[in-house]
Order: sequence, then C-alpha cells, then structure tokens
Amino acid sequence: MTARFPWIPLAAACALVACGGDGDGTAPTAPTGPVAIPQLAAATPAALVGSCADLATRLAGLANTTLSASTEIAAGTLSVGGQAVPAHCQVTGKMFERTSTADGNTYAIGFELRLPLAWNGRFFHQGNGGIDGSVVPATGATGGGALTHALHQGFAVLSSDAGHGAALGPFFGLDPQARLDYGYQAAMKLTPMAKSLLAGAYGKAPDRSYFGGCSNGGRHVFNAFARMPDQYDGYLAGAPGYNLPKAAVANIFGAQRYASVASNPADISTGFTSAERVTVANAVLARCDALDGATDGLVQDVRACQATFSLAADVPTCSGARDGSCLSADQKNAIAQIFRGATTSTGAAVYSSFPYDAGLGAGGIAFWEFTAPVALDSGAVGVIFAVPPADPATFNGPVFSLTGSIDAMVASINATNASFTESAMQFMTPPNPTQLSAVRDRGAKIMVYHGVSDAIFSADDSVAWAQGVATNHSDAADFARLYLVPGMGHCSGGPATDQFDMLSALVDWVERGVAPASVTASARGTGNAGGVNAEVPAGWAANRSRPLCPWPLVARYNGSGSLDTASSFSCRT
Ligand SMILES: [Ca+2]
Repeated sequence: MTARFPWIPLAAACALVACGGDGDGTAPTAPTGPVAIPQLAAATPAALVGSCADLATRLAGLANTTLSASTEIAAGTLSVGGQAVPAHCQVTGKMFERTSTADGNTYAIGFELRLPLAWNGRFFHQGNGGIDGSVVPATGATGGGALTHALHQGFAVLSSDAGHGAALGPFFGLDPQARLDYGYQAAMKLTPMAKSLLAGAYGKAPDRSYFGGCSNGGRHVFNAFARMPDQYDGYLAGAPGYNLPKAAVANIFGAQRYASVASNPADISTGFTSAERVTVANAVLARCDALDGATDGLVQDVRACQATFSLAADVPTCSGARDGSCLSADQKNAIAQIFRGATTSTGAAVYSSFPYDAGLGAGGIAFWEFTAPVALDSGAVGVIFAVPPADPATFNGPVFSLTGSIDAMVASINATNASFTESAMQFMTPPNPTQLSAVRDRGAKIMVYHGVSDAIFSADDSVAWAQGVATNHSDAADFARLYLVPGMGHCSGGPATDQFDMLSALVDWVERGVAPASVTASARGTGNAGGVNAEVPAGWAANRSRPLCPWPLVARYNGSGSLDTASSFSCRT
C-alpha cells in the first residue's frame, strides 16, 4: 500500500501519544496500554448477490421498515469532490412511519443505503449536518475537502433524515418522539436494520462498521460511541457539536453582544465588520504565527497562542471613528466576552471558550456569527430544544435571539415535563463521552478533527473532550485522538490545509493496528480537482501540505525545508 503519512520522527511523536504502529503503513506492532486491546481483523470484499432491481422486494421483511425502491446507479452518474462514484445499488425506504398525536403530522425515519456492486466489506453510517430532515445522498463525504469519500472507497453507506422531513423546519420539535429520533434514537433504530439489509444484499453482514460525520454529524458520532459502543468499530467525528444545545445558546449570546456594538442596529454584522475581523486575524498572526517555528500564515501552537495573544493589547483601540483598522473599547469588551465563552447573568459558563486563530477573516465566520444566530439557532433553541417549545403561531426567530433571556434559554434546554421527558441536554448529547472503556476494550478507534477557526462549535470544546478522555484513560492515545486543523472554519474552508483522508487513516488503525501518528492535509488552491478553496492565501503553494498532529502535539517547523511541504514539519510537544 502507499504510505499516506509524512515521515516524522516517531520517537518524538510517541513521547506523549503512544503509537500502536509505525505510522508508515507497514509492520504494525501490538498496541500498548494497561489492558490488551484486541486487534480487529480487516474487512474482506464481497459482491452484491443477485440483481439490484429486485433487492427492495427480496428484502421486504425487515422489521419496522418499508423499502420503497432499489435502483442501480451506473458508475460516474454521481461525482463527489471531483471523484466519480462507482456503480452501486441505491435502496430507499423508511422506518417507523407514524402519525403524531402531538401535531397530527406524519413522521418516519427516511433513509437510503448505497451499496457498491464491488463492496469492501465495510458499513459507513453517515451522520448529516444541521437539524437533519433530509436524506442527504449517502456518499459518505467526511468533512474537510475530502480527497475521496466512503462510497468511492467501496463502503456501503447509510444516510437518513433522522426521523423528520425538511418541510416542518424546526417545528418537528413539537413532537416529542421526533426530538428523540433526531437526538439519537433514529441512529439506533437504523443501525441493526442497515446491517441486516447488507447481510441480505451481500450474503454476509459487514465485517467492520464505521460512523462518520461533521458538525451535527459529528454529534451523531459522539452519541454513537457513547450509546452503542458495541455496534461500530471506527468513529470519525468532525467539528463535533456534542454540546449542541449549549453551543446554540452561546451563539445567540454572541449575537446579542454583536448587536450591542453594531453601527447599524438592523445588521449585527456591523458589530464586527469583515475589515475588523481581518485586523484581528492579522494581529493574531503577528503574535502567534512564529510560535511554531515557521512564519507561514498558520498558527499551529494553538495553546501557546491563547496564552500570548491579547485582544486588548494587540489590537489597536480606535481613537476616533471605526475604520476597520482598530476596534472600539466597547467592541473589544463585547468580542472578548464571546471568545472567553458565553455566560449567564451570574457568570456561569454556557458552553465553551473559543480560540483566537488566523481564520477569523474568512467568509464562513460571518455566516455562523451573524446569520446563524437568528436564522438557525433561534428555531433550534426555541422550538427543538426548549421545554416547553415556543408557540409556532407567535414565534419570531430574530426577536427570540436578539431580545431573549440567555438565562431562560439555558434553563429551557435543561427542562423536562410530562410530554418531553428528556431535556435537550439529555437527548442531544452523548452520556459520559469521556468514559470509553467499552470502545477501547472491543478494539474500536475514535478520530476527531476540528478547525481552530470554527465559530459555531469550539475547538476548545473538543480539546476539553480529549483532556477528559486522557484523564479517564492513561492509554487514551491507543484508541482516541483529536486533530486540530489550524485556520480551518466549520468542517472546511478558511486559510487552511483542509483536504485530508482521515477515513483511510481510521481504517488502517482499526483493521491493521497502524496508529495515525499524523494525517497529511493539503490546501485546496488553484487547480484542486476536488474543488478550490478561495480562502487559501495567495502566498501559499496551491497544494501546500501539513501534518495534522494528534493533540496535544503541534506541527513544528524542522528549521529547514519548504514552508509548503508537510515533510518540513514534525509533530512535537
Ligand atoms: Ca506558523
């Protein structure tokens, strides 16, 4: 096989991150740690049994399931990230169709499975983003500017709407069961169905099963390893919103702070303009870029940067009118509160701090900071998470977000009543996500990635998770690793090397014992076949590469070699 990891000094990398393999794809060694972690066998290929067209009829007996169609999709009909999708069988259906006694609407868990005619023996459960509600094509895109995707690699891929359609928007939250399905129950109902369907389609159940997704999809991944650790062998979570209700309230808190300093009250983005965000990003770079040994537009040493950078001291304070090159004292106060982390009126933390990073000027930031709080977080908090839900007849998202009480919102996401027996913080979040003995002891592995410039789910919250896992498990690095992606926004984009194939690295770890000492990521500059990221800085090589390092290691410059090449950097403390 082709080595997919850059050459790095593994002795250094292994000082803090115990390595279960040599990192170059050959000669895996036995994992280390307090307990003997079993090595799972590699999946083996199989071919679809019989024709695709009659599959839906042939497998009609699956419990609580209606299969509506099975259709062969020719190779090249679909393309994802510049990669033609191989020939496969698309099976569509729904589970647990019902009429709600709460709102009278019809609900079901809509899904599709895409089954490669030439199967690699693996199942990939695709967690989708946002508030779900759509059966996103089951191609198994895994966040970042992926080099390939699971279907391309031969996985059978499942995608679902998590139990509600898109037509209702957030108002599915009026139905208690729809909330639970969105939170975690749809994934738990789909998992055995999908495995049974694959067994019928291929003549054997999947040898290995994976769960992957970014954002809300990453949240689904966290719920999967916390709630059904016996069902999956590998978990790939990007930008995991594993405290999603808290993050949504925190984002509304941010909107209220921006509104307080907006020059145009009708447009909260005027509280922190594009030019001002670039000014702050440049100030972060001026203070932090070189901390990793290379002045290259990337802040790799995230932790040192947070200890070094000061919004108050390192960004000019406007002496007169705001012109984009400075922040007013009030702006500094408001923005610093957001980065320190939203609080209630009594100073209690709502969610997480956010790290200062070089991607603050990117376009995605504006969407998450100024549009999402009124367009998305309002409905999520008010209708899907709150107990009781807001009255749809009078609910107004912008008014809710810009004038609502943060304290009341925090209370509402923790509330229950006779109809809604689980609070949002219960149904949306993984129970005990840092207690992972069940995952470890069966030989399963977890890989998490998070853009440091993500403005909606904080990389700091993922670091908190990794710290918690390390606290609970002295051998944490043998089964769970977090990779920060400097400069990257929410799942992709920003001034970053955001193209990587973490799924192949995960398979190598799960099935071959090759621990991912680093994962090579590339920029998607001009000419990138999988789609160009317009935010790659002009001074970078179009295909600049970097090692993504397992936290707490940092990609540091070796002192010589091209600043555009991963081999010039090593994962070190
Ligand atoms: Ca740097």
